[in-house]
Amino acid sequence: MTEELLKIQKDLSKKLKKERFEHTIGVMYTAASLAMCCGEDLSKALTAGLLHDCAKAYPVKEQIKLCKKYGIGLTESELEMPALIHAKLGAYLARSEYKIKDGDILDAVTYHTTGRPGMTMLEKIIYIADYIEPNRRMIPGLQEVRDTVFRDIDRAVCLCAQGTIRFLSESGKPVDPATVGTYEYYKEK
Ligand code: DGI
Ligand code: FE
Ligand code: FE
Repeated sequence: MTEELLKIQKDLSKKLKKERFEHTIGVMYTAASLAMCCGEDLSKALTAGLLHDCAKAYPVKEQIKLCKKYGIGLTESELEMPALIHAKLGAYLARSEYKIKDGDILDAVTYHTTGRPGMTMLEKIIYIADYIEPNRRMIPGLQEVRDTVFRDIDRAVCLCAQGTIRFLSESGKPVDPATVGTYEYYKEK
C-alpha cells in the first residue's frame, strides 16, 4: 500500500470504533480481490474500500449537522432514513479531508449503500465488498452472494439488493427508491 493509504488507515483507526474499523479493512481487501478478478484498478478499489464508511466516525445527528455546515443537500428519503447519509457525507469527507480527487472513487463511496442502476465496475465492487467482507455476520442470502460474485458480478449485485430489500421490509423499514432501482435494473441483466 502507498504511504498515503497507510496514513488514511492510521487516521481511521483512531476515529472509527474497533468493529467499524475492522469492517473497513475487510471491505478494503475484499474490494482488492474483486478488482483482481474483474480487471479493475487495484489502488482505486483499496482507496474506495478504505474510505467507504469514513463518515461513520460521527453519530447520525452529527452527520446531519455536518451536511448542513458543508451545504450538502439531503433528500426527503435521506432525512427519513438517516442510515443512508454517511454515504454522501463520506464522499464529501474523502475529497475535503483525505484529498481524494478521483471521481470514480468518490462515486463508489457515494453509491455504496443503495447502489444505482448502471453502476461502474468500481461502484459494483464496493457495493458488494461491503456486503460480503469476512467480518459480516451471516445473514440469509450472504453465502449465495459469495458463491456468485467471482463468476457473475451483476447477478451478485441483484442478490445483494434483493437481500437488503427483504431485510428492510421484514424489519418494517422504508426502502429507498435507489435501492429498488438497483434491484430492478440488475434483475433484468
Ligand atoms: O455502513 P454499513 O453498515 O457497512 O452498510 P451500508 O452502508 O450498506 O448500510 C447502512 C445501513 O443502511 C444498513 O443498516 C442498511 C441501511 N439501508 C441500506 N439501504 C437502505 C437502508 N435503510 C433504509 N431505510 N432504506 C434503504 O434503502
Ligand atoms: Fe456504509
Ligand atoms: Fe460498510
